[in-house]
Amino acid sequence: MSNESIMADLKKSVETWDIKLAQSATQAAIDAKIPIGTIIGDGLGKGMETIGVRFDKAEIYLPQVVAASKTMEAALAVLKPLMESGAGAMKGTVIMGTVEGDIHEIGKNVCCAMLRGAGYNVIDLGPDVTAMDFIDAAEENEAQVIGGSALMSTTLESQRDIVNTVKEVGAPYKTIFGGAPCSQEWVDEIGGDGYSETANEIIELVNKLVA
Ligand code: B12
Repeated sequence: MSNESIMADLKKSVETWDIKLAQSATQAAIDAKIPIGTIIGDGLGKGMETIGVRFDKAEIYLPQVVAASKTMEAALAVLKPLMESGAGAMKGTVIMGTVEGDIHEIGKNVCCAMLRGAGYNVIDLGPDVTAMDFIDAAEENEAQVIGGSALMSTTLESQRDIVNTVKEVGAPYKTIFGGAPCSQEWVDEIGGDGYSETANEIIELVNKLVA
């Protein structure tokens, strides 16, 4: 099987919430020595992007979104042993979460998987996380970076809260942000340290910040 068709199967498996295909395509990708970042970012993650667009257009509904994210999780479970063993010494610790007031998790989960695949210790605080909880977790885990995902224009302000709280407590953490309504301009405005539009670019972003 060619690498192109493996990549196509990875994307298709999430788009059609086909858990068996996701697991077999992920194993085929591992056997073909396709890098973890490519499997997640250009395969499974691309399928999840299609799901987001189709849900937006009301072509599919919540049960299908949930089924697609379960498919993605099943594929990530196949990758897990590689993520944990391959990295050797951890490159650093990143606290990730979806900001206060926001329950969207799929994109944040893709980012967590990419960072784990690249050798980072990722503490995922889940959805609806307050600024102070991000900072407490960073302190507890001696993290270098805090990443906040926001999927709604109304919760972008919670990203600003994170930057302000980091400054108020005088903490050394770098802050990175993303999510559909977020942009480089917004992150510049609130004084954050980094933005990436997709999970593909998050590794380079974090590498630069912890260097
Ligand atoms: C799936 C979905 C849901 C699911 C979430 C399931 C889950 N467990 O996550 C459910 C059905 C639960 C849901 C609920 C709601 N949703 Co909704 N949802 C979506 C949808 C369709 C897709 C989001 C998604 O998963 N995309 C796929 C992922 C892979 O992409 P992503 O999240 O953008 O992430 C990528 C990048 O942004 C980046 N990234 C993401 N996070 C981070 C973080 C960092 C640090 C970095 C660097 C990068 C980064 O990397 C990711 C991978 O490449 C979007 C529409 C859309 N197209 O975005 C609406 C959308 C976000 N939802 C919306 C709304 C309004 C809601 C609700 C309020 C609906 C309601 N009335 O109840 C509730 C939210 C309640 C709340 N308090 O949060 C609106 C927001 C409008 C706005 N601009 O404010 C949207 C845009 C739909 C719309 N057009 O109206 N939703």
